[in-house]
Amino acid sequence: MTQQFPELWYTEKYTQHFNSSIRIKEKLFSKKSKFQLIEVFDTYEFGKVLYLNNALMVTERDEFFYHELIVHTAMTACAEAKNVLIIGGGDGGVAREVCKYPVEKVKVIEIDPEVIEVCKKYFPEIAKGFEDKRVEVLNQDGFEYVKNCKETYDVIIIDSSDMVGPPPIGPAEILSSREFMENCKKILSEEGIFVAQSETPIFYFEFIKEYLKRVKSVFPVVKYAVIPAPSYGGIWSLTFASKGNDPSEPKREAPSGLKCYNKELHKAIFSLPNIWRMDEISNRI
Ligand code: AG3
Repeated sequence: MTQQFPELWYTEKYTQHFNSSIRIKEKLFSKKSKFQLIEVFDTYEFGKVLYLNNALMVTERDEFFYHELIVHTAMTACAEAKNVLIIGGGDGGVAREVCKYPVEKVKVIEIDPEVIEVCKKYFPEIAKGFEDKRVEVLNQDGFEYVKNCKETYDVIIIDSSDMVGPPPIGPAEILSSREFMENCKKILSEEGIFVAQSETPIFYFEFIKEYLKRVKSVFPVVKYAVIPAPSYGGIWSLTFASKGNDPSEPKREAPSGLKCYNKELHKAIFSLPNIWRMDEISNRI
């Protein structure tokens, strides 16, 4: 007789009333670091997955949607990007995509060194971004780094964990502050592009409206985009900003061999359902 094991499911709580669950094959890692709970599981549907504070950050199966769209939309909107800053990015996926361009320097400001170590061990295909010589990692608070920074960047990518949601939210909460955005603007080059992960509009649109209002009060150009992200409940959003350069217009070719990004999609992610359109939002605020 074959032995029956109970099914194991991991449940992420998006709101009080909506969960998203993935069936687990095996728990591979679990530790509370100085900043957050870090967990890695092997799953049936998504391969290996990483959770930070119970929020799903990365899966082997669909990480390319988010990583390619956040990076290649920003990188091709900027005709030439030499210096790139990544705030967060501890799994290495954003650095991996950025390194497909002829950049000179890529700085990753990841507050939690344990996230990087775990990703190098369990997600080598994603963490290979850290192997490139142009990538420098600093384990610092991104808010503090930007506040004291004297350099200029052509592309700034905020690849953080959640800024909103059921508690505990974690170290990224402060990255939605006006002060953080003002400091990012100070270190962004004239033709530069700022992009930040900006949560899911399905459940957090009230937060996003306030967030966009803040970005708009700092940057003259702000564009909101919605992207496919199967393991984040279906869709996720990105907020692009600049001093004048249009983020929705690609200015150069993306590298070949990508799984998701293309020129048509670059424009398409800024085409929004009416209820989430920026002009609608600004009319209401
Ligand atoms: N960070 C942005 C997505 C977070 C998903 N949140 C959630 N499932 N509650 C992605 C980091 C990937 N480098």
